[in-house]
Amino acid sequence: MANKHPYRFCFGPWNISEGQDPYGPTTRPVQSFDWKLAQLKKHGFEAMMFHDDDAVPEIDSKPESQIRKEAKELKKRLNGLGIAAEMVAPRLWFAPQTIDGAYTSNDPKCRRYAIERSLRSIDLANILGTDILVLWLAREGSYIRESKDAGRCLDYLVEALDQMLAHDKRIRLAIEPKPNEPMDHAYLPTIGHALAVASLTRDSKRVGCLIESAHAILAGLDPADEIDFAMKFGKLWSLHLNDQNGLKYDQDRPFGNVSLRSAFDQVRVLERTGYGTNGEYVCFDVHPFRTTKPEHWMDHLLNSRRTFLRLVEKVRSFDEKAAQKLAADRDYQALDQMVIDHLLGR
Ligand code: XUL
Ligand code: MN
Repeated sequence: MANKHPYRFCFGPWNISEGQDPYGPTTRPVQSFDWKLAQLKKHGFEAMMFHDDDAVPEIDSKPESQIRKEAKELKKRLNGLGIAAEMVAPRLWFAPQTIDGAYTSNDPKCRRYAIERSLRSIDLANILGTDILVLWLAREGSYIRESKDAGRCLDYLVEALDQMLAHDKRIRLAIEPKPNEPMDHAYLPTIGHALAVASLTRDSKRVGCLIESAHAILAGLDPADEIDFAMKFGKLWSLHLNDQNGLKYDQDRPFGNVSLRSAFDQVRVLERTGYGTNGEYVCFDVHPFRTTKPEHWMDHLLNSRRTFLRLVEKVRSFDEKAAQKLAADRDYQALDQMVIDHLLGR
C-alpha cells in the first residue's frame, strides 16, 4: 500500500446534536457554537464544516455588511485556533421559500432565493478560506411525481450550478447525493447522477462530489465502490463517513458500527486511491444516539475516528499479495475468510 500520508479529520457543529428527532424534543442541554468549536479543538480535529447559518446565524435576516463582518470575525477565531473551514453548504431546506424545493421549485421566486443564497455562501466560503461549496440537494426531488417535470428540474439545476460557477472562478461545487429523505425520490440519488450532471455545466471540472456512506447504502449501493468510482474521475473532494443499518431512515451512526467489513473496504479504497493527498479531509457525519448522556457527548465522533485509524492499520497490514493470489486462483471462499480472519485479528 503506497498511501502512507496522515489523515486529517473534521466534523460539523450539527454532529454534536442535542437529541431531537421528528418524534421528540432534545434530550441534552442545547450547547453554543463556541462550546462545539472548543470541543473540536480539544479533541484534535483539524477542520470544521459549516452550513452558511452555522457560520453566520440567522443569515437570512442580516444585511450583507453584517454577514461579511461576522464571517471575518469567525475566520479570525478559526485562525487563532489553527482550525480550517473545510467547506460551506447553503442550508436550503429550512426556509419557507424552499418548501417546494430550492433550485427546482416550481416557483421562479423561490428558485431565485435558492440561487442567491448559494452565491452568498460562495462569498462566505471565500472569507472562511475554503474553495468547496457542498450541495446536499435535500428538497430537489418529488413526493408527487406529477407535480414536477424531472427533465425541466435538471435544466433548473444546471442553470443554478452554472450561476454559482460564474460567480466565482475558483469555487468547486461538491454535490452530496442522497436517494431519499426528506424527498420520496431525489433527482440526483447517486454519484453517477451527480457526475453526469457535472458534464452539463459550463465548467464540469469544478463540479464534483461528496460521498456519504449512509447515503450510498440508502441507494442500495456499496460505499467503497462509490468511492472508487468518484476517485477514478478525480472528483471526490469530501467525504462523510458514517454507517447505516439497512434501508431505513438516515441513521448517521458511528463509522463501522453496523458493518465493520464495509468500513474496512471503504478505508482500503481510500488508501489505494490516495484520498487526502490533495488536502481532502475525512469528515464524520455522525450523530450521538438520542439516549446519549451529556458526559458522553463526543464519543460517537471519537469512536468513529478511532475505528477509522484502526482500520487504516488493518488495511496496511492486510496481505494484498496473498489476496491477489486467491483472487487469481478464483478461491473466493478463502479470500472471503481471509478478510474475516484479518478483521478478527488472526
Ligand atoms: C443530510 C446530510 C447533511 C449534509 C450537509 O443527510 O448528510 O448533513 O451532509 O448539509
Ligand atoms: Mn452528510
